Amino acid sequence: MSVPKLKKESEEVIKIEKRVGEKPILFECAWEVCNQVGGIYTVIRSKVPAMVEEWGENYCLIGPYFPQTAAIEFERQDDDNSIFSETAKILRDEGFDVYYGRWLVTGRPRIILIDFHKHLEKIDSIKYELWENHNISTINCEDLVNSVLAFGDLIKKYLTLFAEKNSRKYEIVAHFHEWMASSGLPDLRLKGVNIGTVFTTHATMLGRYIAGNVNDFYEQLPYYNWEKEAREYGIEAQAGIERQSAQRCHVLTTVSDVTAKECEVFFGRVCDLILPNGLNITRFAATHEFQNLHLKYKQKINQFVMGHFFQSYSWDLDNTLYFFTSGRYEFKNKGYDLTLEALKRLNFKIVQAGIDTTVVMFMITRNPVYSIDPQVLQSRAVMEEIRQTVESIEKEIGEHLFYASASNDDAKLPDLNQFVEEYWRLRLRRTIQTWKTKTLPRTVTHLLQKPDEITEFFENSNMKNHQQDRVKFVYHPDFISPTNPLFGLEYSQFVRGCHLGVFPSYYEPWGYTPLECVVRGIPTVTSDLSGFGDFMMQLMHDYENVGVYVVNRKEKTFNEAAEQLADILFKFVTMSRRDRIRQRNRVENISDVFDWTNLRSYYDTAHDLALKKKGIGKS
Ligand code: GDU
Repeated sequence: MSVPKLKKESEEVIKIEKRVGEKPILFECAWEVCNQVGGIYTVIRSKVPAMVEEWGENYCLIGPYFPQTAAIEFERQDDDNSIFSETAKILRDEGFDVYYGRWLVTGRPRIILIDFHKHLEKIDSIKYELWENHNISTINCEDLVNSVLAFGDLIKKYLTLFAEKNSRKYEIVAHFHEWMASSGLPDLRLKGVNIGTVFTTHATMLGRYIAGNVNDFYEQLPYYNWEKEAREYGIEAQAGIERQSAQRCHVLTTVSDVTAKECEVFFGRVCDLILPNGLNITRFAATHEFQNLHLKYKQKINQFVMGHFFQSYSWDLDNTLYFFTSGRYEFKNKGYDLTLEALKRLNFKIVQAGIDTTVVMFMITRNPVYSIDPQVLQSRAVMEEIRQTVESIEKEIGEHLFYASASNDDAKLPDLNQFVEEYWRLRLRRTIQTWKTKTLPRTVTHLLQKPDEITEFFENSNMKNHQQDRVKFVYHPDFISPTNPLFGLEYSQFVRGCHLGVFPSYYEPWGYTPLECVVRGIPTVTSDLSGFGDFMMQLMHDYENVGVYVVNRKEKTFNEAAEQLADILFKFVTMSRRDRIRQRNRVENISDVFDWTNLRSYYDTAHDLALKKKGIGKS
């Protein structure tokens, strides 16, 4: 099994001779460096060990400074005498809040964090320059765009100064991820700063917006006029920065063939390379290890399910499957609409077939909430009390039973009931009584600030966790973190505890979430419109056999795709436990393909190409 070949151009590039003399310096800049928003954080953070292995101390990241995250993930080092820290110091002396230190993640890379807040005072002149020099209109843009512009301008200042001081000794490459870090890139090129530039877009702004609002995005794609669409969606600034960055950089890249097509239309430039996303994979020597972890974390999820549902009614947890979807709240793009429709159909199919398996579907995303629903917390807390009471009774019985057995002369077993004090019996009975209720288990774990398409679906389809429903829903409108009292798990542990990840996206440049399932040995559903799904289809023919199911959204209508997904899910429900275990082994087996130690070579190629092109253009 091998990674599919890149396009022709890149094969030529791979032959570039290794440089002589000082090793070049690589900067990687992104809004999500030391700042988790979505998938780009995963790309960068998981790639760090492989990058450090190749670039060593010549590798440095640049990201925004936010005090709360920095307090946890950043170690400031003012007394480091490196050229990276020196440049930051000069800028600080000029009044800019630029800090140097180490990012406290595996690999401990050098990092520059930029506090752009004070620089917002200069926003008008930054905007004026963007308009004057690059025709990028940024009037009336939202606050986030202003922040991004101030951040981008300071990256430009840092890199310009760094190049001034060091480019005679070192070759320098700066790799920009997304428009949110690249607003200074067009100017770096205009001013001839001696740096090779790579721009990677992890989606196009226009693609994300349009796909989320129309049903024929892919059919219409070749005919869109980027300026007209940007105006219509009010994203001229974002689309303008993206397009200019794409046109001015030495090397334009994206994460999949799917997105490369958009780049051609919206940026007016063909991508030089595709850089598929990987992960930092640590596999266990013994295969049963990851199966054990599945069991361990499934038991944690069982605890949640008991606390959440058993207050109203119960069922056999041993005959229950946990499905989940997760990601940013993009109802249509992430395929939440299709997933919900397919689950409704699955519910019907299971009932019709008279199968007694229960499916619990977790929808993990982020939407504004007031708090966790107190009712949900309360149920969980009372169940904990039941557990504690039971443990006390257990202990009491244990001690008495031991004494009674040891001091028993006629080998007759004592009546266990006599060992439980009336106090404990009463307490247990009362707690159970206060816990049990006739109301239906909540479909949403939090108090949402306003209803959304997911809650509307529950309303309209009457999927409200009725006892007779075979598919139950838990909509958790927040990302999972170990401090969250409902699960007490990290996201990766939660993934391990589930049986199937469901991600049939409509718009998905890559899609980390199904890949994160694969490397943890959890089967997953993706779509042929996602970069990952497309990659898998190119990689192997029997992807379904290894536990990667692909919904064919390219060719099928919504209705047909929903039926296909419902069939996939139904087939999964009817699989035997033994077959599911075998499938988990097979899916985990392909994870090495996605290890950064393999996929980093695509990045190496991009950086080599940027240096080569810089050499040719002399800037
Ligand atoms: N996640 C958490 N906690 C949760 C739920 C999700 O940390 O509770 C993380 C996942 O681990 C995952 C990320 O959130 O890494 C979401 O990943 P996506 O690929 O769905 O993220 P985005 O849509 O934000 O990412 C964009 C594109 C993707 C992909 C990605 C990286 O939309 O298709 O290309 O950039 O290139």
